[in-house]
Amino acid sequence: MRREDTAFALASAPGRAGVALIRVSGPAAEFCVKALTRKQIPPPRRAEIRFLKDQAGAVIDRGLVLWFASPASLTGEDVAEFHVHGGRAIVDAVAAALAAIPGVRPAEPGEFTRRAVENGKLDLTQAEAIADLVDAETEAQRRQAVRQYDGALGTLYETWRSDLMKALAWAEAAIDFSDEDLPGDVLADARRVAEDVRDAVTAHLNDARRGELVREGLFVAVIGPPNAGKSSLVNALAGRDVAIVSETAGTTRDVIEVRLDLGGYAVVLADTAGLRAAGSEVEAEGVRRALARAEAADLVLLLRDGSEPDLPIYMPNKLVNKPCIIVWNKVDLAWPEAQDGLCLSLKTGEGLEAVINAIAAEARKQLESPGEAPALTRVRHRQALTEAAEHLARAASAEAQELFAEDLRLAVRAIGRITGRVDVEDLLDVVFRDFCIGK
Ligand SMILES: Nc1nc2c(ncn2[C@@H]2O[C@H](COP(=O)(O)OP(=O)(O)OP(=O)(O)O)[C@@H](O)[C@H]2O)c(=O)[nH]1
Ligand SMILES: [Mg+2]
Repeated sequence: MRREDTAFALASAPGRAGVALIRVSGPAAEFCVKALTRKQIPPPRRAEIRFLKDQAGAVIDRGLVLWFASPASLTGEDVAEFHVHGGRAIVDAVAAALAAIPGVRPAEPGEFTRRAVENGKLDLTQAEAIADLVDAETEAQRRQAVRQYDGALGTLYETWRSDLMKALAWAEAAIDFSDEDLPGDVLADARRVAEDVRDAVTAHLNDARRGELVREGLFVAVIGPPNAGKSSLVNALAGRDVAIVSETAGTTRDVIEVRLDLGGYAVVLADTAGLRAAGSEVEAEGVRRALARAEAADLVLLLRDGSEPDLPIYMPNKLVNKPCIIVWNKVDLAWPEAQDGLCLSLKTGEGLEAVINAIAAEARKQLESPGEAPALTRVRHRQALTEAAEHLARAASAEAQELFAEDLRLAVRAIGRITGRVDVEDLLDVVFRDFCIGK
C-alpha cells in the first residue's frame, strides 16, 4: 500500500549535538530537496554539500543532502536525508520549511519503520529488532537484536510456515483426489511434516525464556539476614548509592531495583529487607516482599554475615531449587568456617570481583543459547507459537482428514502473524505501540 503523504522526522537524538539528521520519506521527498536546496536532487546515495534555505530564500544552514530513490531505500519510498549542524534552531527551521510544503507533515513515532514493513522492506520481527537495537544496553542484547534484524528469527518462522503450507497442500490433495491419483501416501507425509514442525516449535518454546531474558534482564534477588551488607553489596555493584546502608539491622524495607550490565548481560538486581521474624508490621511487609521477589527471581544471591555465622538463615522451601549463589560478607571481621560459598568484604573490596564473575557466569548459563538456533525474544511470538503448537497437537490427534487440514491451516495462520505475513494490518498497531523510533 503506497502512502500519499510524505513524512519527515529528526532521526538523531533531540538536543544540541554535532550533527542532526532529518529524514524525509514519501512521494514529495524529491520536491522537499528541491524546495530546500533550490537545486535538483543529487544522484542516489551520493552525499552533496548544499545550502538549505527557508521559504523566503534565507540560508538556514549548510549541510549534506542524500537521496535514495524508491524502492532502494529504508522505507521503500523516495527518501531524502539532510545532515545539518545539530542545533535546536537549525532543526526547528528545517522542520518548519518542510512542514510548509503541501502534503508534508511530521512523522508519527515509529512511522518510518512501519512504512518499511508496509512496503515489504522488513518483516515484523525485523521491525521489532530495530527497536531492540536502539534500546540495546548490553553486548548480549545488541548481538541478539542484530541477529534478529538480520532475519534469523523471521527465516526460522517462515521455514516452519512454508513446511506447514506444503503439508496442508498434501492434506488437501488427499481430500480432493483418490489414492490412485496420488503418488505415495501424501497424507502420511503431511502428518510427518506437521509433527516435525510441532517438535521444533515446542523445543523453541521450551528455551527457558533465554531470548526474553536477554532483552528484559536476568532478575537477581539479594537476600539474607539483616545487617549482612545486602544494601552495601547492591551499592557496590551499581557503583552508586542506591540503597541506604546503616548499622541498624532492619534498615531496608522496600525492594530496590537497579539495572546493571554485568559481563555483557543485563541484570536487574534487587536489594531486599533482611529476613528475620520481624519486629514491626512495616518490617514484616518488607520481609514478605523480599521473599516474593526471591521467588520470582531467576537467581538468588544469599548474603550471609561472616561475623555472625550463627544467625539463622530463613530460606523457605520454595527457594531451595532456585539457582543460588551463597556469599559470606564481612570477612575482614571474621573468616567463616563454612565452605559453602564465596568470601567477600565490602569494606576492603576483597572478593567483589569473584562475586561479579559468579553472577555473570550464571547469567551466561541462563541466557546464552546452547546451539545456533536464534532465541525467541518476545511474548507476542511466544503467544503465537503456543497457539500454533496447540493446533498442531490437535492436528496430530485428528482422525478426519478435514479436521487435520483445518488445524494445519490455523497453525499456518498463527505462525504467519509473527512475521506479519497474515493479518499485518491488525498487527501493526500492536507492534508499533511498543516503540517510537524514527519520530
Ligand atoms: N566490617 C564490615 N562491615 C560491613 C561490610 N559490609 C557492610 N558492612 C556494614 O554493615 C552494616 C549493614 O550494612 P547494610 O548494607 O545496611 O546491610 P543490609 O544487609 O542491607 O541490612 P538491612 O537492610 O538492615 O537488612 C553497615 O554498617 C555497613 O557499613 C563488610 O564487608 N565489613
Ligand atoms: Mg539493607
